[in-house]
Amino acid sequence: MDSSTAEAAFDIPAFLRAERRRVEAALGRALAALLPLAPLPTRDAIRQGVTTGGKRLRPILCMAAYEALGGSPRHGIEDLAVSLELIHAYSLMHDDLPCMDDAPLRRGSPTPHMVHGEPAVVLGGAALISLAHLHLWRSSGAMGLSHTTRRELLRVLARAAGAEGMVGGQALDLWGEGRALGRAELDELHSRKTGALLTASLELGAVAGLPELDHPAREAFASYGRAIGLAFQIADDVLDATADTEALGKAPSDAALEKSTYVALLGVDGARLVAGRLVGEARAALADAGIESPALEALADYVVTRDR
Ligand code: GRG
Repeated sequence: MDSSTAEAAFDIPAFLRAERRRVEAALGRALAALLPLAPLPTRDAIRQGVTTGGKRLRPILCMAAYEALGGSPRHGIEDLAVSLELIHAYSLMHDDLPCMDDAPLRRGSPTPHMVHGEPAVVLGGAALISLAHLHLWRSSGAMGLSHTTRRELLRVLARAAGAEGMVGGQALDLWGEGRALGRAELDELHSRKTGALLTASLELGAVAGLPELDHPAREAFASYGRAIGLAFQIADDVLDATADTEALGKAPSDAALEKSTYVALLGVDGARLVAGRLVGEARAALADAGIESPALEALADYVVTRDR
């Protein structure tokens, strides 16, 4: 089968449905182990933040990277991969708070602070950060990975989630509101706010699946992650500018918050063009390293063609 036939044969909706089921099951196991460690008044807020919908893209990317390297699904990669979703869940819980984006609705439901109050979300979200790392440590141990590999996994997640990555990007976003950012500033902001955790998703799968930490294939997965990370954000900006609340599951907010966006900078067509180019770069990074993964190829396309 040539690569275009293989691509046509890849059923991304069916793949996503099956992978989401794997992720939901692993999240159920994670919550059963971790919720008893969280303060009682924060548990319902955490449960809502983690279990209410979502595309589950980050763990799916992590599992796909691991499996592209020949790792078997039986090895427990989904348990490791949901550490990323726990960080993602906390980031959305905090992002929606009144002192951040002040959003009452996400994924078609009232946001956790609207239901459980701000203190439960601030503390529950903070608890999730360390619980996610604890879960990564435990699940990588259960996979039988070496101490060196497990330390590296922790380092990758901590750096992506923290000041150098997502939190730093959020700070640039917040203090950039009301100011017209240029392309370089926007790329810097989003490669940290959105891109860092997406890139870490690929890196965690690669580090877990590769025989040594400095294996050259690792950089190919990271390049793929950086490219789809930006493409994902550009697609998000296009959706915010073109879709309505019902389709998005949340109110479009970029204009109201006076945020700089790729659409403001490039127009809808220009933004779509750049996103398409980035998808090409992501696929090329894998192909150049000889990595064959119909799933990752299809996921790169999905990142820019999704409708929510
Ligand atoms: C510490 C108070 C405090 C705040 C920090 C870190 C942080 C808040 C926010 C992170 C910024 C953030 C929300 C980044 C992610 C941006 C993004 C594109 C989210 C949407 O991701 P999807 O579409 O969401 O994958 P689903 O709903 O599918 O899970």
